[in-house]
Amino acid sequence: MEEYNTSQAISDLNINENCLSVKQKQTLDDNGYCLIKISSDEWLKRGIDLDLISDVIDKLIDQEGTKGGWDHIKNKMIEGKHPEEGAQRLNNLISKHDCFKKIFTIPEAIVASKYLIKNDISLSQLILRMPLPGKGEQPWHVDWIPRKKKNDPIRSVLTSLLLDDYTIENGTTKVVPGSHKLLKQPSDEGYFFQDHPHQKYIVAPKGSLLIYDVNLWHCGTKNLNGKKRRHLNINYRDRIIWQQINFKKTLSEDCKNKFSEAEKYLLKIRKKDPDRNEWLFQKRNNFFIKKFINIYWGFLDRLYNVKKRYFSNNTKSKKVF
Ligand SMILES: O=C(O)CCC(=O)C(=O)O
Ligand SMILES: [Fe+2]
Repeated sequence: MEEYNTSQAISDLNINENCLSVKQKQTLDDNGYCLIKISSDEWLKRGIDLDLISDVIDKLIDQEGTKGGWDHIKNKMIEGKHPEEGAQRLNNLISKHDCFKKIFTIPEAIVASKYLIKNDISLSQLILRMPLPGKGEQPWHVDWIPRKKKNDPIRSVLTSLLLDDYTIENGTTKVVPGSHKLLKQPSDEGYFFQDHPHQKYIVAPKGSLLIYDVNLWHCGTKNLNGKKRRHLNINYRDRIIWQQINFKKTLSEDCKNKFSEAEKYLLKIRKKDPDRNEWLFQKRNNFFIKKFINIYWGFLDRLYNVKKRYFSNNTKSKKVF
């Protein structure tokens, strides 16, 4: 019998694959990112109140201050310091207020993630980032280990939901269109804080979605005018890769019970979902562990594709992809 999968979760959530147009998918393929403008009224119709979210975020920032954003690296917390100097972060938002419950199933984020990652997916984290006044400039980077070959899988997709207008002055995100195809990270080409000849500043109104391939060269820029620039980042990963936040362990039973089966699947909090190996996760940046894990993920990938080929000939389920 076929196991529950991402296509089924998408269908159970009544998400239509066509919520992303052919052109938007093509833009993701060609440029490595895509910007979708959605008004606050449209969000309200979808049951997402950006003003409420904005207020809750501000309250959480007041409460957590420099303690914000350490949730997945609690053992490394330094008193009085932000995990990223120059930026306010908040993590594990799902456990902190009901207004975040609908955010990780935003159709465009899920469809784009499934489209690029191609395998089954799960939510890795839902965070907030806000550059602090006069700060927040990041070096050019990719959010994953660079791929080695063109056909290597895309492991992760990021979706920023803008809670404020993004402008050049308040520390927007900068990207290099097409750089997701380079099989290199910016530092390999000597890019750190300097301008890139093909860089683009993302300028977009509150409510927009910026969706990008994890291999895209990008960076947060300096908040020059001190105005708020907050975004929620919805990060989906290939389901075989570990999640940044272990939702199965960190969400309370009460909180877990509020989710549908499809949502539980995407959060990987069902009883049958394997537990994250905490020992390996803590040591994930060790050279040998990294090598071993990458070989293991490669093996799981091949296994997944064999299973997919087998089941696609036998399945009776409604397929969205
Ligand atoms: O906030 C931004 O504009 C980008 C942040 C980012 O790329 C990161 O923290 O990895
Ligand atoms: Fe990044």
